[in-house]
Parts: sequence; C-alpha cells; structure tokens
Amino acid sequence: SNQERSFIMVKPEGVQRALVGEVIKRFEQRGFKLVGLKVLVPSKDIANVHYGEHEGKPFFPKLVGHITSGAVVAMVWEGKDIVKTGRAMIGATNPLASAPGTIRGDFAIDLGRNIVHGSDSVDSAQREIALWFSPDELAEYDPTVTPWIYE
Ligand code: YYY
Ligand code: MG
Repeated sequence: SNQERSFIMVKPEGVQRALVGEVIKRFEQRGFKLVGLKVLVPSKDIANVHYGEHEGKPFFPKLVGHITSGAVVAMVWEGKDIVKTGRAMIGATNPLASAPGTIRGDFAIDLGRNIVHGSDSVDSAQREIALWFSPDELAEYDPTVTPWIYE
C-alpha cells in the first residue's frame, strides 16, 4: 500500500543542532508525504510509553530523561514501504555503525545523541502514531505529484 505510515521524530539534539529541515528535506525529496507535524517538549508519561519496550534496561532512565529534556519534532510520514525505508534512511542505532548517506551516519556520533527516531515495524508505527497524535492532527489531502512518484 502507498498509504503505509511511520512515526518519525527529531530528538532534542536534532532540534538544538538545527537539523529539523535536513530531516524533513530527506523524506520530502524521497517522495514521501507529510501528514502530521508538531513541536513539543515530551512529558515523562508519553516518553515512558513511547520507549516502553526498553523499560528495565540500564539505559532506560537516561533515555527517558534525555527525550524529555527539550523540544522534539514529531511527524507522521506516509508512502510505500515507509517504515522499512525510513529506518534505512535513518541508519543503524549506533551512529558510528551507520553508513554515510544515512541521517545518523551523516550527523551523529554517540548512541544517546542519534538525532532521529523512526518506527521499527508497521505495528509499532500504528502504536506510536496513536500515542503522539490525535486523528484530527493528521491531514487528509492528495499531493498532485503522486503520479510522478508512483507508476
Ligand atoms: O530504534 P532505534 O532508535 O534505532 O534503537 P532502539 O534499540 O529502539 O533504542 C532506542 C534508543 O535508545 C536509541 O535510539 C538510543 C538509545 N539507546 C541508548 O542510549 N543506549 C543503548 N545501549 C541502546 C539504545
Ligand atoms: Mg527502536
């Protein structure tokens, strides 16, 4: 389906380092469709649920502390195979292992400062989109470029 969706978030270090436009540009230029976007400082509650799969791991408190430490840009992007392709565009979790050309491989060094989050499966994308956005915050529109991107 061309309507698969992923939750993509520029983390506080990405906002502070003025990489919001860079991240958006890459998804836009690839041909994906932006359907939701907002800037906010995440609450402890939303951060705990968002990273719930990591609860109990040694890095969990630091991770939640960091993501709640500043403004993030939360987004929903749509398009064919966006979840897997988005992860490929973002790069490996450890930036030093991320290939050049990926967001993390081009802009990050440390694990805890890896600039951007992307959903790791269609199921987690649905869960994360529902967590961060209400349905009325997601725009319904038809990009006129669609036939120039999809055959
Ligand atoms: O999905 P992704 O962000 O690539 O990695 P996850 O394994 O889900 O971990 C989430 C987040 O936690 C990661 O982006 C950095 C941070 N983290 C960490 O600080 N230390 C670790 N040992 C593992 C992950
Ligand atoms: Mg993850």
